[in-house]
Amino acid sequence: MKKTMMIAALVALPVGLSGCDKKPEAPKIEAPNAAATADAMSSMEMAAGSKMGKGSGIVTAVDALTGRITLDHGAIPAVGWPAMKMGFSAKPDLLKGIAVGDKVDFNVTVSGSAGEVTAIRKH
Ligand SMILES: [Cu+2]
Repeated sequence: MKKTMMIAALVALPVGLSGCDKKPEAPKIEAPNAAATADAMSSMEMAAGSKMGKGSGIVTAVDALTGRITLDHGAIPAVGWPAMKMGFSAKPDLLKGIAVGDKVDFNVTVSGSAGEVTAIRKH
């Protein structure tokens, strides 16, 4: 019976940690340790609070009405991210004039595994 409860707890953990499309592979750990089972990126960010970084990439989707943008971005060492394609939130005003296919530089604030673009400019 105890085993079943442990498995249920492990299955419930990844909920809410899905900000990025690609994540580094987390090593498999046998003990049901919550910190160890979260992926490395998210657990580090949660411990440290929000972080800021600068990146560059290509816009693959943008919705200025809802304030969402998807970027295929290069590595952002300041926040511990490898290159990846992922969605960000952004203030709708920031996204006016930004179109799919634009090459952009951007600032990002990361808390947990969610990122918000706080500044963006076309190359
Ligand atoms: Cu990312």
